[in-house]
Amino acid sequence: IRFSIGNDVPGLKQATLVIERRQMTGNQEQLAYEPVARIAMTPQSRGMGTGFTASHRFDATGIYGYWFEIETDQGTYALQNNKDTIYWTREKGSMGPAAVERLPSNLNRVRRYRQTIHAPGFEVPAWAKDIVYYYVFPERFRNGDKANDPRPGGGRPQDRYQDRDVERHATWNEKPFKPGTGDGSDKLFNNDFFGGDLQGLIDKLDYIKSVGANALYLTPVFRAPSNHKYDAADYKQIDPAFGSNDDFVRLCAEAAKRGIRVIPDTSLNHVGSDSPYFNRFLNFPKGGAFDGGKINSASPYASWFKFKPDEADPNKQFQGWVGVTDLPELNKDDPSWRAYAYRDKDSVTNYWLDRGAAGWRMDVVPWVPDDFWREWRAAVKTKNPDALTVAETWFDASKYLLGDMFDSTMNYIFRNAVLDYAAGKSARETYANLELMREAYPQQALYALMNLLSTHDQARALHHFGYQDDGDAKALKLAKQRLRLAVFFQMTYPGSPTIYYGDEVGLGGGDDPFNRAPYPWADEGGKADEALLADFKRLTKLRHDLPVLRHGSLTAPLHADANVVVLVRQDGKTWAITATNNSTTARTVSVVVPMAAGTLRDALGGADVTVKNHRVQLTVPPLFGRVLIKQ
Ligand code: ARE
Ligand code: CA
Repeated sequence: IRFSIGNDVPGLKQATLVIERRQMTGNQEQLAYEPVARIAMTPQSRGMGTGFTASHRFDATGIYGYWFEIETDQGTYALQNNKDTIYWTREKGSMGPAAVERLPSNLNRVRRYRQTIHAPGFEVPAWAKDIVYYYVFPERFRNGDKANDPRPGGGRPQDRYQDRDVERHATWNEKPFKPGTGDGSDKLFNNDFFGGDLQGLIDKLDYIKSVGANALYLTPVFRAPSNHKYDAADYKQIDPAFGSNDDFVRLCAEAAKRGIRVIPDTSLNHVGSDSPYFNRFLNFPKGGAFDGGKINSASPYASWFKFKPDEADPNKQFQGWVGVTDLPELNKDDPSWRAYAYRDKDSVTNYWLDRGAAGWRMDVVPWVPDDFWREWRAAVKTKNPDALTVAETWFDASKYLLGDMFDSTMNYIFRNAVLDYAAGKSARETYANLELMREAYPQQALYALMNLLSTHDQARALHHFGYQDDGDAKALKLAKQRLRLAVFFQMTYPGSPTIYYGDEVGLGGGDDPFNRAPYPWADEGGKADEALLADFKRLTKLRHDLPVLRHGSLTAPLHADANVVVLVRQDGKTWAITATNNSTTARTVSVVVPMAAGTLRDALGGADVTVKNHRVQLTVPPLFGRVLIKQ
């Protein structure tokens, strides 16, 4: 660790490196308090004033914080992390975020630098760096088989869940969404069914490939009463309204022929209350553990749940996930649940990996104990070392990315930063959050993060950009250009760009359930925005054509101001400059580049750019970006 302080520090006595194991609450656990040595500054060390160097060897995997205590005859100061100054430029002599402030009396207020120490052998499947995901909520993508649509009435007793409290639609268009013109908020409810299925996905694989995706992430497809299917009723069966287990095998095989991998999703934290496992509503003779007031301790599943039989209210006799009684939480420490989930040869985890799944996305990861995930990861990697493990988290996921739990996570940090940026917020401020993320996450994971913009749990990107108002053509046009900017950013940043079905053709929609509208297929009366789709394709192609965008190094930005971010990426001999501009007018910035003189080629066909004296004048178009390549 090396740092320098602007000018000579008057009355400097000593600087000390303080290293701590990061604690979420309370005081930090101090691991080292080591005097640091002064070094002579040279022009090469890119610093000015007084230089210091220190080193520390970390002995264990974990998340650490560090800062420097600086003692002068004026008093004691802390050299600490300050994201507001992240963008000090090279010319000014500093590369990193820093602030020197009086040492606060409460040490918890020192803003630590982050150091994440991952397991030495942490490997993420190599293919992850090259992923472009297509992300589908299967009930709403494509109805490829009308015969399996959910229907009122009928069916075997174990199908009865299909009858409850559900509004079904005999045809896809019975509840038209006015696709592409708004969020249809008066038209969609939590219990609507539209008939989407695996056959529909198989039929549209060529389309998915044409968008530029090479991985398909599916929200749950296993038997369950709801349309979202996080309320599992049978983990080892494809929901009959989605098709059969053979259809899943066929989907994976057909996808593989097109170079597309399939990643399913499930919750190992809760099941559906209306399931043979739990049986709150149905009364299987020897099945479930609970029948709405009476606990069946003879049930083979009884140990999967923690019951509180003394509670008078049946809804309080078990724990629903965040209180949702439809989703009884499993007892994750129960050995028979762990066996079923991942230990058995034929566990849920193995069952679908054996049938073609390329990995797993795991629901509500923070609700499940870490040691469960450690064992689970080992089971996945034993079955297939090349399988990808993706956690659903919403905040800093560092602890899951140390090499013993997950390879990747749904990246809401990215989503929030990029949507805010594309919506017009300061580039400096929004990008700072990505720098903090880069500081925190191991490289391996950083290049495999699921970089999403829209999801089935959040309003779509277009909605975020003001696409709520039907009919205001100007607002719609602006929102779509902001989406193009966000997608440009996605396609030029490390990590796996993720396209939520329909975003590419201009689907809008606010919070759940309005973000789950059916895809607007032309043969079903929908209207796709073809120009937007063409731009998505252009940008996925750009990413696939230029390995430097997927594999290239990433350092602090060359430039960041209120509107423009300029990044430099390097992959062997190739390097690229990517620039984005969230202003509605073009911006020209002057940046120092790692090359004395020469020409940079515009990867999207724009004019070449000349480098003189290590400097380029770069004009970035409004609400879009540029990629410049030096081979
Ligand atoms: C349904 C309704 C909702 C209603 C909710 C509560 O659709 O409108 O608010 O019930 O009654 C699944 C379904 C949901 C369903 C839910 C419960 O897809 O439609 O909601 O089951 O029946 C947090 C968790 C995160 C979780 C989200 C939903 O941290 O893990 O909430 N996401 C996963 C899946 C969901 C799924 C479940 C979990 C349950 O991806 O699809 O829900 O299996 C903040 C917080 C986040 C929070 C987020 C959203 O930003 O930081 O922690 O996520 O908001 O609330
Ligand atoms: Ca169907």
